[in-house]
Amino acid sequence: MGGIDQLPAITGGVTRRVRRTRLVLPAVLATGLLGLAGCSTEEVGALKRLGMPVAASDRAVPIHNLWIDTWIAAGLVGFFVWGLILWAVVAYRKRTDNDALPRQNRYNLPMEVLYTLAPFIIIGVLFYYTISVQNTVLAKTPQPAHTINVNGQKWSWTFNYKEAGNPAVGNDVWEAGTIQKTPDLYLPVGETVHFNLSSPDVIHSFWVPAFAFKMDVVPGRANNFELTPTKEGVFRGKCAELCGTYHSAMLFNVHVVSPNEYNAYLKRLADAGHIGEAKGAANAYPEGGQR
Ligand SMILES: [Cu+2]
Repeated sequence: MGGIDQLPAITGGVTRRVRRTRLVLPAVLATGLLGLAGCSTEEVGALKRLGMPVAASDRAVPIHNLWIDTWIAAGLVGFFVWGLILWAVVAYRKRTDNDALPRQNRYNLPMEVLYTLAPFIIIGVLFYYTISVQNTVLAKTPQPAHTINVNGQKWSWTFNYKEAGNPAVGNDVWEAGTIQKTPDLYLPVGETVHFNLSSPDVIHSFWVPAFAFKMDVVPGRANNFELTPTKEGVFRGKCAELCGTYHSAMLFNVHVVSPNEYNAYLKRLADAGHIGEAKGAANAYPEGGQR
């Protein structure tokens, strides 16, 4: 009799739960949609790129694709694992009042082989694609249109444009920044630039987020890379290696401009007497010393 007496109460509970789900689900969906509607097209674009900046160089594209594909792979693995967890929770839930433990298995060889091998396969696939993208990004062209020697010094950057052979400029020219003056790096859109990185003091790291690329600037080591800027605009550059007291001051602005504007800017540097090659701190500070 007791069971029948409880029946209306149980049914009432189930109906309430169903009603609650019917109310909560649309509310959650509506909030989600409203949230999305409140996003600007810029924010929606950033969501689609999963937080990556818009690619501003040819070498940023393969990195961008690797980033998205890695998230897709991680998502697939995640859904597979969550699915297994949900399936185990539902299929093996407690169904009776019997408190006895279900059959306990100590070993399950196929399962152990699976969870040992699967991570190795995942790491192997990610490793393969990472190396192939790395090779694409670090590839060099036989004759880059421009060469820029970059010095990362405590606490700014010096850019040496090797343009003596460029009839529009006729000289090697440089620009050096200081803690007080953020330097500008000019790059011509659509033309390949070869960067040589060097440091007179400690390890820095040359990073332009819009190029989806950073490379360490190591004293005594000739690190170099190439890229072709593909998008005109002003982008932020910074040091990505915690190099010391004024690390946070190591900012620079990257101006991707037309080749004509690029030449005109270098001509202005030459007219201002910035001719030759500047090696870091010696030209970065009027007194010639490091800080
Ligand atoms: Cu630095």
